[in-house]
Amino acid sequence: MDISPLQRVRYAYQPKLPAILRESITKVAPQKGEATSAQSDADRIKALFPNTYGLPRVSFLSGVNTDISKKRNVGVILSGGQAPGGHNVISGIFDALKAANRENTLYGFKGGPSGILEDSYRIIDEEYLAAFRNTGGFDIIGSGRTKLETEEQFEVCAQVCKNHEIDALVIIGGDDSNTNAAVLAEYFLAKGHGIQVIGCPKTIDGDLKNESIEISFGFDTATKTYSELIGNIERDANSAKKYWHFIKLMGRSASHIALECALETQPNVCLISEEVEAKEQSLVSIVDYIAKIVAERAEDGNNFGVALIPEGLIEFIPEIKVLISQINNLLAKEEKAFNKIADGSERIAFVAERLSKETAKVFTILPEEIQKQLLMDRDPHGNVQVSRIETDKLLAQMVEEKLSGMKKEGTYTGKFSSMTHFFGYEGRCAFPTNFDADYCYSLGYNAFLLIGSGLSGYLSSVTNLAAPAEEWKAGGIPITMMMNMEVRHGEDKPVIKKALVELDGKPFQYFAEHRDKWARETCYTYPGAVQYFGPAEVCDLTTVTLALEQTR
Ligand code: FBP
Repeated sequence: MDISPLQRVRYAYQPKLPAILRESITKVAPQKGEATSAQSDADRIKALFPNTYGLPRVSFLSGVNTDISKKRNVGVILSGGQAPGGHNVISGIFDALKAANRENTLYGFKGGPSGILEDSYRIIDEEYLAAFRNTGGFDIIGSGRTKLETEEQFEVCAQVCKNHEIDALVIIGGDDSNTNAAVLAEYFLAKGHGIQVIGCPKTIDGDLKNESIEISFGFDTATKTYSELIGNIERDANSAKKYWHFIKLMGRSASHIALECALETQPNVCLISEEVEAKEQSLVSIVDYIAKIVAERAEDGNNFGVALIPEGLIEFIPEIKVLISQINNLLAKEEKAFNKIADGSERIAFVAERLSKETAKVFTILPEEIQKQLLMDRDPHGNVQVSRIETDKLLAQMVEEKLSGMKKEGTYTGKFSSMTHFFGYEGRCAFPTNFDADYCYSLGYNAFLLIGSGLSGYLSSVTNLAAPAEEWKAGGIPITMMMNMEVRHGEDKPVIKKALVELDGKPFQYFAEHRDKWARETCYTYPGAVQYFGPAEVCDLTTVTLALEQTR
């Protein structure tokens, strides 16, 4: 394989573990804390998870754990979207598993959860793993979005594990994958299969968190990658002084990524979907808000700026939410008639005529391209794929229209020229930052300790993350503790509660206190490229979000 100079030297990086995990593996023992409950709906979660509800939190401390040396085979699955550091989770599991017993074997199921259903795997050995240590991507075994959710699938998993004498599975995934890990753990216990299941918190979106999961892995690297690019664009904007840049940022529903990037780069505008929903802001009021900032900056002679837009925004704007739901119902009902019409303006007219009067008004003020995007491919559940809607272009175009109206009224005299961008995939497979490299390796190493302690239905938890790695704490939390009941596809389901941006939390509060100044003045900060070698205060820093959350 041809490798870059950086890749070559990253192979030699030794990820940092919390002090407790640096002890000999037989001298680390679990200490059980108090029994836990659920996020809410405790009685219903308890009834659905009789074997895994209410388990205690676990912390690792010095002690004796001779059981850990028992021979074990472990299977690992990468689930969902890529997040930097997945390879290091696998490295951590591997190193702990071999430290416990050289005879242990690690099975990597290929292509995500479908790998176990199809018994498609590869044995991960030292030589194969060496080419992936400290690198981004999930290409070591691949990932996928198949969900493990039916009993039939669970039985296949059990059989595949039994065929390979696999004692435990580690599922590396986001909220949905870990919800399914909890259901699988419960199923294996109920059926007496004797296979343990441990989860690891992954997703660049940062929406899988609580006091025991302070951050999901990949968020640090992805936001630093985007922030570097945003900072570069800000400097370009401030040099040429002629463009407004509208930058859409990945992150699905939650706006954690947009908020973190705003804290790192101090742009002129950053929309937070959770605030838009709480304040019931309409699309027009969002456009007015941005146009006002553009006009005020123009008064100071600054016909340039940078606006950050979370990719899920459109779902949080009240009237667009109604529009999307009416279109979904309409297309489900009138699918045949709709499909007979050729793409384009006739389809738009067909839909506009059938919406309620109020909603038709919302639809018709949207630019034609966006109208078309709202009508294109549904996902398997019949929903619009909101991340494919070009909100950056929508807002840039609507702001331009608003400004030309203001010009006619004489309330705006500046010049407006916009550029649009979407940052998403470029952040998901970057070389993990030192933080993600260390955190992921620790999560993986710790996951094996949970297995070696006989636990199942737990999520690997490494905390105190704003401190240096040696002060991190290691342990596990029962996944049921993070669950509540939600309606999914018309049915009540136990799921891990998605963590959205908290408007009374310190990161948002800090942003809200500063945003007016950042809007009018030019206060950009330039984070620069991720640094892998050099002083710890540059290379090992984690996110501003985490630092603010952990200030007392
Ligand atoms: P996960 O929740 O699986 O970690 O995926 C995160 C994500 O990158 C979202 O931010 C984004 O909306 C989505 O995946 C894109 O999915 P796909 O890779 O299927 O296009």
